[in-house]
Amino acid sequence: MMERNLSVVLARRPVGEPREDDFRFVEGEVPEPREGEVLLRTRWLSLDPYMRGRMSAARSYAPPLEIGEVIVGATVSEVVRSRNDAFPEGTLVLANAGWQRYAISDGRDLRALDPTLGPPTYALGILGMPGQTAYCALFDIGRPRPGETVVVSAATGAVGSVAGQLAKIAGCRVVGVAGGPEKCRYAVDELGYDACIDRRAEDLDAALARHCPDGIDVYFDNTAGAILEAVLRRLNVGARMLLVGLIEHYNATEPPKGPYLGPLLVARARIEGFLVRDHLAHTPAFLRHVGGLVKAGRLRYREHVVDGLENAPRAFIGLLRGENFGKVLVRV
Ligand code: NAP
Ligand code: FER
Repeated sequence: MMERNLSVVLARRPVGEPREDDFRFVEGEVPEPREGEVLLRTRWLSLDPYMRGRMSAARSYAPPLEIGEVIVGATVSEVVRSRNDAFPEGTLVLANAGWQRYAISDGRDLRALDPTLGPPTYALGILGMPGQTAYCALFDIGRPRPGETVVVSAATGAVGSVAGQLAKIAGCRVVGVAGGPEKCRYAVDELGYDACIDRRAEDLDAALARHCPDGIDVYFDNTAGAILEAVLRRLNVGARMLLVGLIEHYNATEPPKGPYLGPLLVARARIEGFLVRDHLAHTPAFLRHVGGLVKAGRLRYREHVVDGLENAPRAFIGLLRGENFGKVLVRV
């Protein structure tokens, strides 16, 4: 006789840190696969920070879970009954069975695991979504060059540990930020980080200054919050920041003090610094284009004229208060 199914559903939306009674265990029948489907027995369930986001009602890159719905999650599952020739019984697959013992799949979201790639659990970590996150973010966006300094937050975690090691192999100076001395020792001794800062014990600014004497070229951000803020102060010209995760905010009940960068991640938007001095080679093109529009009367332009140099300070103070209306000029 088969055991019964056991699922974990969202009982209510967590406020702040999730509590055990935000979850509910539900027993039920083991479902029957129909033609084309397979019955999966979960062997391993991946727990990932993004699940916290799915438990909230806030709009994000994926729709929220409903109350009573089984919590989503990637799994390594075994096909225990098959009505789909592509996945015979006994096949070990990467699946999305969620937080439950048994699940049905039509096969479209399954990938048979290649045992030559390593233990099956690797498909949920270093050779799965977290590992690919590290690889793609680092090389597609971060583009680290040998000799550059890369900082990784949550440095020993599923994503960060891969990102840090890949950056090291790419020839960078790699500095991690992690919570506690044990993680920091592991980062340096086992993962090969050049240094690792204990976010719970060290002053972030001072530690970053010490360990990143040449500034920071790539920031692989898994956390946002205080670490991001400290890193910002040491960015080099042309630095790249990867907004990969914002775990410091996931349990927050209040908006952060500074700007919240979550929408930037969801929109895959970029922020890029700008200095006009880098663009002076375009002066002739600018004058041709905008000068032509001015001459043709196609641009409106307004000046805010203040009379007398003695009024310059007052006008300047007003400029910073927004009391001007148009380009401020002092008629001297
Ligand atoms: P993980 O790093 O294995 O575990 C989470 C770690 O976050 C904790 O161990 C903790 O490490 C760190 N952390 C930092 N500040 C924290 C805080 N205020 N509260 C709690 N933990 C804090 O998890 P992961 O799966 O590799 O995910 C890392 C980040 O990547 C997450 O933000 C996740 O959402 C993000 N992610 C994004 C994508 C994407 O497509 N954008 C894909 C996968 C993962 P320390 O104590 O060592 O700091
Ligand atoms: C995360 C895991 C995955 C996360 C985002 C994703 C921001 C996004 C995955 C996708 O839809 O591609 O921890 O945190």
